[in-house]
Formats: sequence, C-alpha cells, structure tokens
Amino acid sequence: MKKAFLLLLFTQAVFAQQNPRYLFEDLYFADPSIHVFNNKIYIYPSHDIDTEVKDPTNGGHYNMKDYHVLSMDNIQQEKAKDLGAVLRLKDIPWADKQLWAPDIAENNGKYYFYFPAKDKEGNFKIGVATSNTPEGPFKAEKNPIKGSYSIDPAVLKDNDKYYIYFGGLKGGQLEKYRNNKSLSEAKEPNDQENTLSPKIALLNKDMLEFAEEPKDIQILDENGKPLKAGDHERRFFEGVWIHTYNNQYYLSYSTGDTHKLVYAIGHSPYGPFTFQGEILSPVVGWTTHHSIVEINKKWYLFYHDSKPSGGKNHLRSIKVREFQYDQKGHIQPMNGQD
Ligand code: FUB
Repeated sequence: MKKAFLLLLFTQAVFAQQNPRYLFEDLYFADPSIHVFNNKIYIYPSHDIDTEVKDPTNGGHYNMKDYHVLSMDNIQQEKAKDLGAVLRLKDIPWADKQLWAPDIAENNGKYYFYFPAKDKEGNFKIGVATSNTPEGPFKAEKNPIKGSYSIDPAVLKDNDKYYIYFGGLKGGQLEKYRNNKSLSEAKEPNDQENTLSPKIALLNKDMLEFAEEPKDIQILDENGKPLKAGDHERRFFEGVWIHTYNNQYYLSYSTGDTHKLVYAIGHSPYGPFTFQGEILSPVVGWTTHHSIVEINKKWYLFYHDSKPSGGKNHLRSIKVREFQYDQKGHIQPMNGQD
C-alpha cells in the first residue's frame, strides 16, 4: 500500500507540468497576447531577432520585422505550435521598422490585429491588419489609425464595445505627447508631477478607427492621489493589459526601469484605477510584458524572459504560469526568477 502511494507521488512529480514553463524555444518570441478563439488558444507575440542595431538607446535593438501566430489545442499541451509569419514589415505600406507588441480582437467573425511600428518619420503609430481567421495571414490597412501614437495596444471587449489601450515611455515615445498632440520635443514630467498615463479610446464600429479622442487613464495611490512621475516602483511605463475578474477591471502593466509587473483595480474600462501591488518580480532581461487570461476556470499569466538567450535583452522567450487570487481578489505575487 505504502509502495503504491509512493509510486503515485513519484509519477505525479515526474509528469506534473512545470509552472512556469517555456512555450517555444526554437525562435525568440516576446510580449505574448493570448486569446481563446473557437476553443483554441492563440498566442500573438512580438518576434525577436538578432539585430544589426547595436545601440540600445530608445530600444532601437528591438528591431523586429514580422509577426507570427502560435497556437495550442489546450493549456496542457507542453509547447505551443508556431503557425508561421502572418504579417511582414515589407507588406505594411506606412511602416518603416520595429514591429513591437501586438494584440487582436474578434468582431462578427473578423479578426483585427493591432500593432505598433515606427513610420517613415520615426514616430510610433498603431496600425490594424485584418483577416477572416485568427491564424491569419493579416492584411494591413494603408495607413495607421488616425490620431494614434506610441506603442503596446491592448484591446478589451466589454458589453459589445471595444476599447483600445496603449502607451509606453522612453522608447515608446509617450513623452512626445500631451493631450494627444505632439510636442516639439519629448518632455519628461519632473518627479513631483503626475506621471504620464496609458491611454484609452473606444473603437469605431468598423474597428479601424478611434471613435473618440484618446483619454488618460488615472492610476491612483491608496489615498486617491495620482501616482507621481518619480514613483518608479509603481508608475506606468509600458505593456498595459486589461482583464476582468469578479466584475472589476484589472489594469496591469510594466514599471519599466524597475522591471516589475504590477496592477491596479477599477470599476469602469476608463478607470480610475487604484494601485494594488506587484504581480511579478523582475525577470531575467530588461523588459517585462504579459497577458492575463482565464482558461477552463483557471487563471494564467503569460510573459517572457531572456534566460534562454543567456540574458540578451532583445532575445526573449515566452512562458506561462498558473496563478491564484486571494479571497479579496488580490493576485498572489509571483517570482520572476522562477
Ligand atoms: O517588444 C518591444 C517592446 O519591448 C514592447 O513593445 C514593450 O512592451 C517591451 O516589451
């Protein structure tokens, strides 16, 4: 009896899935946006490549040239399958370089792939490409979304409305804008000023344009005061993601130079959101970027790190791990070094 029990424990230990685990290691992928379409799990990442750009100023070495889609039949599947390139830089009429973190949304059986890229003037804009299947290929619109700027789009479907969130500091160029207008030169707020916010805009019915001027998302501290620009441990930097849990909106993002994933909770897609705490401590590599998804009643964090490339910041690999909420709906923090 005792022997059988030990054997059971041993078998469980051998066959239990690693948490976290890498999902694909033959190519470098990062910034995974996860969606379940038609009962299949799809991963929409950035595709990292070794680059001729050696100067890391403003993220120039994140010099990606195409997007791939990966899929999994279910979350137990050990590794994701690469479905190949679905959109290439050379096929995007307005884009010049740097295909950064994308996201996707489905509306009426059509798929809208949102992505940032630098235009020929060196300004990040957000583009859309469409397909009749979640597996692509995607066809890019001729021009970027009118009035778009900066990076890292993430789309929320909420009561049949679609909202796009975006923004990123430094390489992501958010400092070049105030009230949706470009400044003559980038201007960082000083440490005591309110920090720059991620943006939100309702999408048009055709999913190709903003239906309104982008608005600032307020992230407040425990006293209801907006976070300050000097609060690098908590303020927004890039990589926004939004999900709902127990009828509340969870806005999560990277703190950039302090390398954490953190989150804030609100009662509307527009916020305001109140800062809650850390989701993930720093990973190996400079950037940290994620998505949070419920699959079969369990919650998963998809993210990346640079361990497999030996710590090269611009060569990242995607991972997944299950996580829990506590009784109050707080995300139980995880260790990025696992
Ligand atoms: O992958 C390029 C950029 O690095 C993303 O857009 C940022 O969020 C950061 O992960």
